[in-house]
Amino acid sequence: MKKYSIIPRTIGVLSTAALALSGCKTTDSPNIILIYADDIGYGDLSCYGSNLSTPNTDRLAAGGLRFTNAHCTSATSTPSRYSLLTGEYAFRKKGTGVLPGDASAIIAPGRFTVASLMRNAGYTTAVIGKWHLGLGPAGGPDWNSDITHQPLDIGFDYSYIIPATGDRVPCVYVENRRVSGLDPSDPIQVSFREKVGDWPTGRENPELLKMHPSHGHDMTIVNGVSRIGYMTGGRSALWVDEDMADVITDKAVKFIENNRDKPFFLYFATHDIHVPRMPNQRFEGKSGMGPRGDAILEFDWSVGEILNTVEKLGLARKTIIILSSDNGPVVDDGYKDRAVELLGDHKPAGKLRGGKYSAFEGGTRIPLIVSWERKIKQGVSDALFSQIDFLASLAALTGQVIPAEGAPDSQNNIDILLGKSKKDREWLVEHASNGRLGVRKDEWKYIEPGPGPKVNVNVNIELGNDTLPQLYNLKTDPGETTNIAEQNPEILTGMKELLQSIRKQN
Ligand code: NG6
Ligand code: CA
Repeated sequence: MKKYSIIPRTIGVLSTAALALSGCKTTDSPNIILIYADDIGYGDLSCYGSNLSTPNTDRLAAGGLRFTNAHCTSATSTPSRYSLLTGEYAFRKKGTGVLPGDASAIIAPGRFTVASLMRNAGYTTAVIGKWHLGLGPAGGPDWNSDITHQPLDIGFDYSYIIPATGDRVPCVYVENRRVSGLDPSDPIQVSFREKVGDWPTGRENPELLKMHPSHGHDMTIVNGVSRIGYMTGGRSALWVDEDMADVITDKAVKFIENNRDKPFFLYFATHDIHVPRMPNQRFEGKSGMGPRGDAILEFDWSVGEILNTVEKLGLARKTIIILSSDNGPVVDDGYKDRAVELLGDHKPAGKLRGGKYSAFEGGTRIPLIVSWERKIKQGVSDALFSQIDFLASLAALTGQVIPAEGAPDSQNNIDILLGKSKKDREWLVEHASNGRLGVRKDEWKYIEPGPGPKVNVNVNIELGNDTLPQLYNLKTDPGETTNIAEQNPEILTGMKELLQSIRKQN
């Protein structure tokens, strides 16, 4: 077997496609809308084989390119989002695991990101939806005054965010620098260490709950749901979970409408289908799979609103729409929402083993659909692709050069993204929630050995931990059922060395 090597990123930034396009004036540059779902798995959408009906996502796929071998970088939210925005693998940076709701910003003000890249290219940029990358300086944000160290400081012109996740306090939206709708006479206090204020908690007052936890999630109750963390105050600013998709989709639609005449970059990060799954009443009971299925329908509705807006404004020919997810699927993620009981024969990860948190393929292989009317040929791409490459690929598309220190792991794969090439990315790293790394190359998948439980019993997901090295041939064994490391010592050594060299790089 030939020795695997890695290409230094610096030569990967400008491709021929980029050079051809770099002559464009920015006003001709296509808008970019990145719809980033939360926890939607490889098998959750009907265009990926699910029995659930997701007509809007299917419509996007029918007009665009649907990837079967695309990956987020990590099997949970914070590290995937960190890598997506910075072009640096989260495994290289401490403190990029799933963050509490009062965490300080992990992307420092002024850092080069996909947002600053697009702003430099003349785009108006926005993030709307889930953030989960921390806010504020060391010690966390001051929720009651201007919030620094946040999206506006790393390249976004507009921001309307859920600070962390729906299941973490504070349960408020932050618009630009301020908590939206906050009454100064009722200041917010947040703690992830001890109870603050006197609001009831799920542990002490379970009789007040409309959604009960199955594990964790037993602290402050907001809107009948007990959360991770304690809060008090900010009554006028509290979100209503059932309205969340409406609220953020409306903001996204307005942003598109307001910027119809000039290039824009919209990072629309839905809360669906993360827990607590509390879709609007109009989706209740519609999937027959309980709130998890209903949340998928609500997600699809949001996608439809975006597509309709783009079409209505006549922007389809100058807008690239990218739809993907931040990690693989989970069924019971901490609330008794009957997702397990009502799952039936639905397979959230499709044919893949594992799910959210896992080193198996189900952890990071996710849906990816890219559409651009008249520019991207409709079809399916089996090319290996990683979200780490969005940044350098968009740099190439807009004729931008990445500064020397910026986006160390991002490679320009715009040709794969736009369907001009069906060639694999040379290799790809998968990052599980306990830090375990795996690497993919050609038909091979290697998972490094290490300690840890085989199964996360709370969520009933196989994590891919093994004290022995694992090697799978995904061409003959896409479900990673048979570890063939022992039978293929040379491949194993090659993959191990490849991972070592990737780790050492940058
Ligand atoms: C876990 C939470 C889970 C979810 C996850 C982050 C518990 C018991 N579980 O710690 O519910 O919030 O973190 O999900 O608290 S992610 O998609 O944002 O990464
Ligand atoms: Ca997630």
